[in-house]
Amino acid sequence: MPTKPILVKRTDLPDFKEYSRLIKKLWKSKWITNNGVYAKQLVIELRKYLGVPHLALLTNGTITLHIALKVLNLPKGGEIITTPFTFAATTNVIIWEGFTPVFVDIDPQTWNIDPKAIEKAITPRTVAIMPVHVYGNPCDVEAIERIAKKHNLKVIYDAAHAFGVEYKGKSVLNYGDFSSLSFHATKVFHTIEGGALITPNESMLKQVEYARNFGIVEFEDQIAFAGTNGKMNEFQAAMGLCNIPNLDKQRQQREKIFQLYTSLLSNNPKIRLQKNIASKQNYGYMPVSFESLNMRDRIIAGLKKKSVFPRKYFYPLTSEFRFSKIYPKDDLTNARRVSDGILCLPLYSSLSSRQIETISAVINDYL
Ligand code: T4K
Repeated sequence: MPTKPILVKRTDLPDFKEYSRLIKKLWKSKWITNNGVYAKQLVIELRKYLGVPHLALLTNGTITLHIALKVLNLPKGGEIITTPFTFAATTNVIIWEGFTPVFVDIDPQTWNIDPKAIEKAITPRTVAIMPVHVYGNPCDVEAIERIAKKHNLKVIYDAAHAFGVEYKGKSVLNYGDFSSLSFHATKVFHTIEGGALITPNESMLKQVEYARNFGIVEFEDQIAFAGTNGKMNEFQAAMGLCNIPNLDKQRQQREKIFQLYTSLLSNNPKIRLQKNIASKQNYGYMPVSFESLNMRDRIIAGLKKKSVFPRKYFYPLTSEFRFSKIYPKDDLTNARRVSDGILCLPLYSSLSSRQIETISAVINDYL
């Protein structure tokens, strides 16, 4: 019998009966999108769960970043300072919205954008900073806030991985002009596809709500500006509502897995682990970085033989994409070193201790 593959992620699904119960009601009401009852309820529950003042639900985490940049109304062609150690979406959005990404280096320990490098890269054309809380590890939010204030720059956090993460006892999503969440099926909280924008500014929240609904203010003849369609539908929202009660238990299960991996791998000098500065982590990813690209790729081959399929999140750097060659970049030594060796090991709530031991043994044996 062939072994069942172990993939990098496995979607957590709620009790089918509970989801069906909610979906059945949609058959009666026939209201299945456009800010329906489930979407409204999900906003209330997420604000409470996350401890954030204003939150708007959107179709996915990418459209969420697009809308943040749109409603901030920044001068087109401006430069946005960002990290190259991220998923393609972060950089793609900057480019699609007509801005120039300026890539700066990461901190060698936290793997997040280095505030010193941000400050060095500021020019008269800089309009914003787009940091990423990579793998849910909080950026140096205080230093970034100081820099943004000093230079009058907007900050949009790509918080796709940072659901439920706290920094110094409070939600990390409360920093910056916007924090953007992804609720994709592979994330610790999901609505199948989905996302949310969080902002401390109520009038900005209104702009986001108009922007996701074509720019319509209240009635169809009142279009404030050219918006898009970024609404979350009721099937997505119902999935979110059913997932919330399971979040704390799933987080505990992932924490155990994360700790077991850490205990089995952290003594190996050829493996670098990320230094996490959160006061509460979400254990969404198990990233490890090996000494070299060659070593990483050979470990991938070894794991494949055991039907284990980790992923190279995030290799190559987005500054290395073919189209990115024309964009300015700083010295990216740390980012390159981490990315060349990076591997995200399987991490999801139903992974067994035995599976983790097997994966870790393959790695340790190879090294
Ligand atoms: N910013 C950052 C920093 C991000 O990481 C992302 C997305 C975004 C922005 C944009 O957010 P969204 O627009 O996606 O909301 C996956 C996810 O699709 C993507 O959301 C995520 N980051 C990225 C890091 O990973 P792929 O192309 O690697 O996914 P895929 O289809 O290969 O799935 C990975 C594994 O997950 C599979 O091997 C098995 C498991 N899986 C996947 C799906 C789709 C399931 O168990 N169930 C499923 O339904 O991008």
